[in-house]
Amino acid sequence: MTSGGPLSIGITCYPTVGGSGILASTLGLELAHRGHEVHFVSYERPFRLPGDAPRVHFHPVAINDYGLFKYPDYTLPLSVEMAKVARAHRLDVLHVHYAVPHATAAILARSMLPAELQPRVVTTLHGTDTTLLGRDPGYGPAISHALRSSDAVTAVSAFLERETLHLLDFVGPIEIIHNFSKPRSPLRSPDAVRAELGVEDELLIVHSSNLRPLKRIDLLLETVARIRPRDSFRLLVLAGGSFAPFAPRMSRLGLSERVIVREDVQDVEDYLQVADLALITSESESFCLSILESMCFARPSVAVGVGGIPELLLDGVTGLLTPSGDPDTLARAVESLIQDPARRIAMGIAAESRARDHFSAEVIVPQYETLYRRTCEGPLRPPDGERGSKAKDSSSGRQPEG
Ligand code: GMT
Repeated sequence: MTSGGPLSIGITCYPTVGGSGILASTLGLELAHRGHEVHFVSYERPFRLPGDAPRVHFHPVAINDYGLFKYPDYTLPLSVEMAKVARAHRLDVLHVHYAVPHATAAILARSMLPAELQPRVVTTLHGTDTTLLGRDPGYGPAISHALRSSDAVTAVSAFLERETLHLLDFVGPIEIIHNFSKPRSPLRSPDAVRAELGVEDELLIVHSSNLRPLKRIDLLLETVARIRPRDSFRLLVLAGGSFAPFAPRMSRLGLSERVIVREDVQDVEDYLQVADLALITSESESFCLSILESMCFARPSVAVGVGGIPELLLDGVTGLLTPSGDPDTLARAVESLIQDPARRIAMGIAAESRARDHFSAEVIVPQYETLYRRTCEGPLRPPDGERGSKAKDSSSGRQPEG
């Protein structure tokens, strides 16, 4: 690494549809655009990573399904590939997104290398790696160990920082670097997309998620079933997963004519440009990238005010937050925006300007670059056990909570 010059950066993330993979891919592209060499290491090419971007390289991890093992192992081949890439490309930094198992694999990879070839390990926590797996006794100690052994740890919201310090045996520091979004230009015209959807003058509500249980699709459908008048809106579900399990509930609620589903959409921007507002019913979100994606298209959101969402969505300014996941309250909030186009449009404009001022690539990517350089200039982190544990480190002044 030359001081201030381009860095050689490894990135590992989940390649499938999901906020952490989208964020990691966009970050890698932006870093390459700024002159850094970026090496993705994962079991598949991340779905939003083009094959021809300059200075962006993809290194697949080969997974063997040995008959001896009941369950295929990913962590070990991942760590071996990480070490191989670090050695071959003299990685300065190995930045892993989502701790499980990526941070553990990175720590292992680092320990396979001689000191002069060891990259600094930066771990970014995205959400359930803390809020769900951090509580699991089968994972928590391994996650804590990986965080204590990382050279730097970041979280995508202040909420996630607090949760991590509360739940895990780790005293920090954790740097809060919010997510960013860099939407691509839509490929089709708004008229073409509205024609494809068969939407006329109804208001188009968009819900974009991977439909996992914590996204509360049951609550989403219960909410839209209560919106009046019924013919004033359509709900567009951009599903990163199969919607089939929810179809019976949709028809039971009499929503079949109101709901449009598109699964595994690559060009999400085509649809966001024609939506009027976003509706998010998650019971937990450390950030909620899909709200940010709507903000970039000047669309307000209605959401339950959980987790890190209030750091992103300003209630009454860029959208509406409800205190609880009560379908009537959510439905009244949506109705209020259907009935007041001027307010809805003003909120959308405020949302877009907030996205630009606080959650754009221009604002966020330099924060990662600064962190990488600072981490590279500092000493290698001592092995776990010497600091960072609540049991061993009383100098941080933080007391274990809960
Ligand atoms: O943590 C997860 O459940 C998966 C992860 C993902 O890959 O989509 O979602 C988390 O990371 C996103 C990107 O940082 C955030 O926008 C999501 O809010 C967060 N999900 C949860 O906290 C449930």
